[in-house]
This record gives sequence, C-alpha cells and structure tokens, in this order.
Amino acid sequence: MRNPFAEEVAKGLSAKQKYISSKYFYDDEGSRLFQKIMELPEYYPTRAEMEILTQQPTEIAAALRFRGSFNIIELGAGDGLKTKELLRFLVQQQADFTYIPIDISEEAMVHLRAGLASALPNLKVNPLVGDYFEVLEKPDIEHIPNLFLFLGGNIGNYEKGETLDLLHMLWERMNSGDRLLTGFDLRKNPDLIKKAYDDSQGVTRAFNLNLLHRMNRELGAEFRPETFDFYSYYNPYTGEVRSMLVSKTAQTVYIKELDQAFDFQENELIRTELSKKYTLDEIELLARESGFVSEQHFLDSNRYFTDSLWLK
Ligand code: AVI
Repeated sequence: MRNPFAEEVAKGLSAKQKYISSKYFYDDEGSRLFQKIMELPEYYPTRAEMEILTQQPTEIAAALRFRGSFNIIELGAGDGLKTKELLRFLVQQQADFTYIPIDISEEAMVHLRAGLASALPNLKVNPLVGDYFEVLEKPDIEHIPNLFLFLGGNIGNYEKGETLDLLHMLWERMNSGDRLLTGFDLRKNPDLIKKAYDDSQGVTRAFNLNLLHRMNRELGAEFRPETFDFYSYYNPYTGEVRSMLVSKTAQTVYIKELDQAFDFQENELIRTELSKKYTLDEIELLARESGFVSEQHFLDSNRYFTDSLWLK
C-alpha cells in the first residue's frame, strides 16, 4: 500500500473540487510555521485560550466536581504549554490525578515529559504515543473519572459531519460521569477573524504553500509554488473561514510517487482548510447532538474563545 499522504493527494487532486486535508499542514516545516502563527499579533486564539487557562483554573477545577483520584487525558497534547497552567494549579491544590497526554509525535511526548518533570516534579505523567482514537481503544486506562481535553480550537478544523463523528467516537470511549473540555473559537468582528487567517507578514500564506513544498519533498511532485496564490475568506453568516490555494496559470503538475499528472485550470482552487467559528448556542446544540450535557463555558475577557465543559 502507498503511504496515506500519497493516497489522499491522489484522491484530493482528482476530485471535481480539488482539496488537500489540513492535517497535512503539520510536517516539521509546517509545525514550525504554526508556532510562528501562534505568535502573530493578528492570531488571537492562542492568547485567548491561554488567558482562560491561566486566569480561571479555580473555576475550572471547581466545575470538575471529581472526588478522589482522576485522570486528565489530553488529545493532541503537543507541547502542553497551555495545559501546564491548569496542571500547576491542580498540583498546588494537591489534587490526586494523573496527566495522560496523547500525541502522534513521540518526540513531542518525550519533550513534554522532560519539561513537566522539571516544572512540576510532583505531577504523575503517563504519556501515550499514537493516534488518539487507537490509543483510547486500549483498555489500560483505569476506570476512574476522566477529564478529556481537546484544546486549541482544533475542533473548528473539521467539517460538520466529521465533527459529529469525532465527538461520537469520543463519547463511546468515555464512561458516564467523565467530562470533556473543548476549545472553540467564537464568532466576533468579521474583520478581526479575516486578518487572523491572512496575516500581514504572510506566515499563514507560507503555511498553506508549504503543502506544495511538502508534496515536492515527500512525493517527488513538481509543483512550482510561485505559480500558486493563497486566498482565504470569512463568511460571517456561517462562521466559516475557508482557505485555499489558487493556480495562477493553466498548468500540469507531475507527481512521481503517484506516477500521475494533474491538470490545473487558470484560477482553479485547491481547498486546504476550514476554521469554523461558533456561537455559544451552536456549541450547546453540538453537545446535545453528540449525546453530552453542556455544563459551563469558560470565556476570555474579550469573549473571543471558550473552553466549554461537557458531561457524559
Ligand atoms: C490548528 N487550528 C486550530 C488552527 C486554526 O486556527 O484553525 C490552524 C490555523 N490555520 C491557519 N492559522 C491557524
């Protein structure tokens, strides 16, 4: 079997409306660019969520209502930077819990464990490496109350049907009484959202164009990235930011790994990403649709972002 990236590229570039999934943004170069995005003045979501987790740990901890020992299971933990503030608070409160970060990157987990060992030496950490749904299949997580964390607004990168599938799969793997804290980016001034996804330094542009570079590097593709533009728009009626690449000319691009050539018309699009912005009503509806009870929203002072707590 060919590698999954090659398979998806073959499918996406053969579709009537071409697309490449945003999950392929994150190779080493893409992850480096995403770190830069999170530091951009226009990109508010990371700072907003950081504010929630650093300013409201008392309220979040109280809302968990866990007695005795519990687990905090984080999906796609990455560098765990934002979570560290919540963990620090719970350690100071002498809460009896184990932190179980899950991430596909082994390197990220080694790094996170080492960082936590020096910053919070009393914290019990049990990192798991792999796709989070596969990892959660395994029965080696104790049946004590669990708080699942799905932070960073990653949920906004899924189409509606995929979002429901994901929440449903998670619901099936949770026990009654477990909780889920999810980060959602909220609707706000449309111009502010638009600028966050088309920044003045062109980092988001480079982040999208990196998909072409990645196909060149990994699949022996012959894209000339300078012949593509980046375009994104925000639709305030639906809350959707849609990002895409635009072929500036009619051209044919050969991909060695697929031994296939793909035709592009002038101005033809390659869809790359959805970043959905929610209202609080939509979040509560989503909770109901996926079998959860929405308990509380924790918002930053600008009301840009929410970490919302749901109960199974
Ligand atoms: C990872 N994800 C939540 C980011 C977002 O805001 O949708 C990815 C991103 N795309 C462009 N800028 C940031």
